[in-house]
Amino acid sequence: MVDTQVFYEYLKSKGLDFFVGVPDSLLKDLCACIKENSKSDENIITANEGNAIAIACGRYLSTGKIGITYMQNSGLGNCVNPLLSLIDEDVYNIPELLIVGYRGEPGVHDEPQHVKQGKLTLPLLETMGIPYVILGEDFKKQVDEAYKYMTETKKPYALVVKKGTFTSYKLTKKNNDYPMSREEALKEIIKKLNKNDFIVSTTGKTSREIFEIREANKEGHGNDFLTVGSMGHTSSIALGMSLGTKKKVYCIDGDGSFIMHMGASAIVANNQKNNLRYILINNGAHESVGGQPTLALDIDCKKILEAVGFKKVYQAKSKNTLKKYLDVMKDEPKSALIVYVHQGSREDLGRPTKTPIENKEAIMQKLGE
Ligand SMILES: Cc1ncc(C[n+]2csc(CCOP(=O)(O)OP(=O)(O)O)c2C)c(N)n1
Repeated sequence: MVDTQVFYEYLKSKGLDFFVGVPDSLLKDLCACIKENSKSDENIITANEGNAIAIACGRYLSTGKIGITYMQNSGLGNCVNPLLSLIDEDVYNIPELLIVGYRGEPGVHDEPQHVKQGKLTLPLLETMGIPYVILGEDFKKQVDEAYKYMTETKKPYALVVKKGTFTSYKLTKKNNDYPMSREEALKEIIKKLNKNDFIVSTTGKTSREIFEIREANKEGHGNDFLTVGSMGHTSSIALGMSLGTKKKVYCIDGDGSFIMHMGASAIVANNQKNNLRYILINNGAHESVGGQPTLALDIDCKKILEAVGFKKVYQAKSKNTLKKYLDVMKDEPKSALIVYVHQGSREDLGRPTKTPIENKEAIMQKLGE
């Protein structure tokens, strides 16, 4: 294993002290250590991983210092553009140290959304011409080699991090006081929907909780599209679905997901018909991957949703207001609802036992009825 604190200190001793990225479950301990020990302007949690590459690039321009970008391998998809058209040697030729969580590593059991990404992580880095090493106990030597390569060539380098690499590091979470949990809110939402309403829910624990609530209710899963990957695209999937049916589609998004591709909300708001409802579950955190904060409780999400074109935006902070606004929004086209919840989830929360393809087939059949 790699001692998280020692690794962090070693990076800093080499002048690698600027961190920027999106948290990942495999990097949970490292992200916690960075958060606890770095000044606020030395660790920026970004909307998406492409932004991280760009911020580290900009800072390099003004300081000449190499930035560290951290991400889950799913985030490589968000980075391909700035990796190839910004910092690549054929464009601006700028060094960055990527720290990439290796979900779906071949031979290690993982969820379906990580399998392809896992198979392609190393080939993708190779195709992009980014050398890498799997981070291990020899990490000081590995960091030295990466550093030498980056300073000599001005090119990026990646440290790929397998499951269980880092020693445990506890994040002091700043939870909020909202009385409801996400799971309680989801239960209320599901209670209010009728048999012909559909859900498109975001990646992470939201979809896992919805799956378990449906199991407990013995309602089947044919009304729910549980977006297992594709973080940030839930509202776009919901928009597309709602355009092809007269049935009501409820998008259930998370704040990290909303912020990841916030531009989509304007497209959704302005292209929706009368059958889409947008619900944002806001806990101010990337709760599913360790509780690193998002900006969603520091910015005015209501004003944002109104400004991009939702006709009416409600906010619920308690079970009673949630029930009330669910009743109101049901008959109010183009409305949105922000539900404020505290962070936290059950220790024994399971994962969907249906495959994404079974999920797709069930929902297509139901939508077609
Ligand atoms: C492109 C991409 N980057 C990072 C991840 C890892 N990831 C999975 S869930 C999640 C947090 C989602 O946060 P939010 O939408 O606020 O929902 P919460 O977990 O708080 O319910 C992250 C960062 C991912 N799946 N895809």
